[in-house]
Amino acid sequence: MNMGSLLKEALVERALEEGFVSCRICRPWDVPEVPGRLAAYIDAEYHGQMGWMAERSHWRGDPALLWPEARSVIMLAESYAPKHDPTEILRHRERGAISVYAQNKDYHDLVKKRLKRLARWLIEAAKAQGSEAEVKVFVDTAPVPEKALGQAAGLGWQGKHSNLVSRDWGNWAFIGSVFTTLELPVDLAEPDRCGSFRSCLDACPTDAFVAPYQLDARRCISYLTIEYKGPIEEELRAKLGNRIYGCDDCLAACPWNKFAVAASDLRYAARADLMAPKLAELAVLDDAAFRAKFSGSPIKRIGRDRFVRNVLYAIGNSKDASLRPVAQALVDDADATVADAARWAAQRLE
Ligand code: B12
Ligand code: SF4
Repeated sequence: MNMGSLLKEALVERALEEGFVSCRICRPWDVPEVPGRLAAYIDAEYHGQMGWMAERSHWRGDPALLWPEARSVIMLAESYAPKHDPTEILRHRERGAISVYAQNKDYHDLVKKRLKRLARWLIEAAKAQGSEAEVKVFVDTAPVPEKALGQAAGLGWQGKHSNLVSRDWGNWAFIGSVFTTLELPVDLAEPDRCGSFRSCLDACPTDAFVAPYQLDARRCISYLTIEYKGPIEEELRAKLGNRIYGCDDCLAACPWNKFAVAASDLRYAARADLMAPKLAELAVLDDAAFRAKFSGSPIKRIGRDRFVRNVLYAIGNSKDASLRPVAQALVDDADATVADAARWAAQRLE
């Protein structure tokens, strides 16, 4: 075994000790299909209001341009598999459904800390072998095509719902990367194993897939509840059901989840107050209460107004007339989108 292989073996071991479920390596230029596909996605305007995707598409399309000195990309998967059935909450319409990934601590913070520790270890281990290594770590924080790199490195394959799926951990995992100037041995890409399965496509409440593997984000509930600013089209509001932050329906439908691995970090386990929160209690949050409740949570990013807008759409879909006064109390809210959502909800519950 040469020095590179020994270093890689030790790196993978270290990554698993750190809590990642998988660690595989590819080259930054191993995703030649991405620029064309990304351009087609942006030309079709599937990115909607996410203007940052179009602005930095030259980097997102080609990781070799992002950091030309990088020779290897270490791809890592971190499980956040839920212990409960995440679709059960959809039957309790007076309560809000928060996507599994957002029911506790923000993964950006947790994964990034782990990536930094691993990267520091790599620098030291390379130094011990007489090599200088430079590193940069990313987790959804830069224009990096994480899913395509994950597939190229063999972490898993991009499933028909467009997320990375694995035979070893299903699809409940975040993806992070360590770019390095070291030339480490690469792994084989993972072939597509979706076969004739299409349960993820059929599970989508808003028909957001234009074709297998292709998502029109403008119809995805995750985009609508997290990224989209302003009033959501009425046709789509009605399809949100009680989903107030993100959506897990396509992920939950994937048959490969029978191989899901328990999350190693307990800080992803659902917070008791976010598993099935009462819509009536969420609608009354003001700015300060919202910030206090969601400190350290990814939900904090969307702010009180967008969050309460989502809660009001869920109230409008609840068919629970006892929630009408809650909506009525917000029809003159200072935020025009919240006021519009409140009027819509109150009217639907009349
Ligand atoms: C923008 C974004 C979103 C957007 C758009 C998602 C999308 N599919 O485009 C929205 C807000 C909708 C979103 C939602 C979610 N997201 Co998101 N998101 C991202 C982000 C920041 C960029 C993704 C991106 O570049 N999209 C652009 C398009 C062009 O990429 P794409 O869908 O992969 O498109 C490819 C396919 O269409 C493919 N293609 C086209 N034709 C064909 C044909 C074949 C045969 C194949 C194989 C492929 C293929 O080519 C395109 C380019 O590669 C990444 C982080 C990152 N930096 O990568 C996280 C990321 C993808 N999201 C993640 C998560 C967890 C989610 C949610 C599950 C959150 C939730 N529960 O609400 C949902 C899932 C919704 C879904 N079905 O995708 C994780 C996914 C982890 C994983 N296992 O893959 C990521 C990687 C973040 C992370 N670091 O962990 N997300
Ligand atoms: S996250 Fe929900 S709305 Fe978005 S594509 Fe998946 S099932 Fe459809």
